[in-house]
Amino acid sequence: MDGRDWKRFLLPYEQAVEELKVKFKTLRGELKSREEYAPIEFVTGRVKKISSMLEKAKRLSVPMDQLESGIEDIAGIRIMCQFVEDINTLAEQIRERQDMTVLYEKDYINNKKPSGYRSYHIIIEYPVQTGLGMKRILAEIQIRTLAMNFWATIEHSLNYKYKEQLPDDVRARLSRAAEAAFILDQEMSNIRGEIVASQLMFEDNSNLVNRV
Ligand code: 0O2
Repeated sequence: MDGRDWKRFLLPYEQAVEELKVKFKTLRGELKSREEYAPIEFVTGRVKKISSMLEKAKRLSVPMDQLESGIEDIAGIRIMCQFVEDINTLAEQIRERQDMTVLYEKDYINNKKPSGYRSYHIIIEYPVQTGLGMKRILAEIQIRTLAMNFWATIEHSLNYKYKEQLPDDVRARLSRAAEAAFILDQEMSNIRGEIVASQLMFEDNSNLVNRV
């Protein structure tokens, strides 16, 4: 594929990422404005880099003409939550949505990766309305806590620096850091009720101040 082919190929994925970001950000805003608890802290999204796609295709032996079905995370959305419990709540809401179809789920929370990575992945089929008609694409929604995201972001950048050849001491420290993040999530879950109540109170007060 030349540059123009790639551009055309990636267009529906770019559209899907933009739409999905808006949808989940809006969901957060809507719940907040109804003074309900929002299981979403913030949302990011990206279209996979061509180099990363080619690498993955090679590793999984996906032929170039089967990238659409063979690589499920060309469009990727990441949703960060405060608490582990929010991940289940949000996953349930995603399963019930009419605008996307859940194909399958990967639970890297109860089955963490050997690296220490924890996150909940949902592979969806998402219809994009293009100028040529409707196109169903695959997308990956990653749902994780703020602590899981902190760990994954650091680990990703270290892997980038060391080109996947992490020195043993760094690997060991990352493994301990993953354990610390896990404990942090557990501790936060234990005082979840307290935290949520105080946040709702804080929002009530700031709404009052904003209205004055
Ligand atoms: P990019 O383009 O840099 O965002 P695999 O075959 O292991 O690659 P798997 O196990 O099926 O893939 O996982 P999946 O659901 O395809 O997700 C891959 C993505 O999950 C990665 O994207 C990361 O965002 C995240 N991820 C998976 N494992 C790890 C890990 O050990 N550490 C970190 N930091 N992130 C991980 P890419 O490949 O980085 O793509």
